[in-house]
Amino acid sequence: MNMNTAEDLDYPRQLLEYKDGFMVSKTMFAACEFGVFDLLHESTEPLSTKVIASRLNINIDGADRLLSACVGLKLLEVEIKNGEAFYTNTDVSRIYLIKSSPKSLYHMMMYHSHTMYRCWHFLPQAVREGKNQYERTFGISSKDLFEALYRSEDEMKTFLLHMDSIWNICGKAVITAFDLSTFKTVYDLGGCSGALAKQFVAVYPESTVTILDLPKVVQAAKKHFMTDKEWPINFHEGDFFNDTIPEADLFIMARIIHDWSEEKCLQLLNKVYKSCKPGGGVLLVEVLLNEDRSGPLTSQLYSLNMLIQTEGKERTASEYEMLLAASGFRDIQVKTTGKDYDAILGRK
Ligand code: SAM
Ligand code: ASE
Repeated sequence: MNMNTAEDLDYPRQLLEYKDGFMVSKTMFAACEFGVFDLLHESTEPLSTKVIASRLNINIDGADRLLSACVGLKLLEVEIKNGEAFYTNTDVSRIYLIKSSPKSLYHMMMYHSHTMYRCWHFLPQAVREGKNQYERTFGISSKDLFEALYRSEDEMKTFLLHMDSIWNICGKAVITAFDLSTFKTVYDLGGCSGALAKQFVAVYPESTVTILDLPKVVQAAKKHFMTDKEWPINFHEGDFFNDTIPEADLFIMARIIHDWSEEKCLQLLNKVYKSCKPGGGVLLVEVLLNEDRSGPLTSQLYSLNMLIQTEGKERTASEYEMLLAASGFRDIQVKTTGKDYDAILGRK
């Protein structure tokens, strides 16, 4: 099927736009990092370039161009008064880009800007060699994936903040895709800093949720991510490959399978099946590729990111169904949410 229009052939607007994709990303990241949106949110009135530049301690001509580009991206609105530009946030920036918003994506932007952007410099090498690029990007030779991902305390915290932020947006849709109320003991395997577990306990207050993650992640989660209120969430320090996985009615595995090779996925899911109580289940939460390889573009790009950053890849629903079936699970159901992340439930 040829999807190009006559206009595309005459003037390749789309290609010209794609080539500038990284400039779009970096402009948004820089504005986030400088705190442009936070500053405008705290102000009761629109601010001039001069005031913004001086408050953020950046060059006035640099600020002028950055702010202007943000207007083009619909991240800011501009109003000219007596020949001078005054800026305010758009609704999208106010809800998603300021640090203090409950739906903030600020930390996701920072992880993309610093870690992922650097790794993606080596996309051609990753594709040629078929492996992640930690050694080239950061000089890390560790064979252990999460030792590389958590190469410093700071980097680990940045990753956890990044992982958390998406669940403020699609967590509820993922957790309510299936009625999970019959599952009383629930383990969130690789549950990280607990953003999805928080969404889970809000919807299913009768269930007991335990996050199983690596010791240093559990310690950081308790110290930095659970202090805003008394969360009814338990923690279990462990290694899901090498330690026993406790018995439970439901295992949540969000963005776990996509990190690993086929062999490790089967090893892990077989273990989960053994620990699953009869009548229990496993809930996979992942982005899905269309069966016909047509998209969605986000999933296709994330699969390249998994190549650059992990040992895994993104998969189609039927590939996840096959992994679950091969591990013993049955009655496998797929629910799409209309958001980036979808849910797959398998039963024992
Ligand atoms: N489930 C979370 C989410 O979707 O936001 C986090 C997904 S993150 C990509 C993978 C998680 O698995 C991390 O929290 C990591 O620490 C954890 N993890 C990796 N290897 C592990 C292991 N061997 N045992 C337990 N947890 C592990
Ligand atoms: C992982 C998920 C991510 C491991 C490394 C990762 C993400 C970024 N780096 O399991 C989040 C998913 N987003 C993308 C762009 O892949």
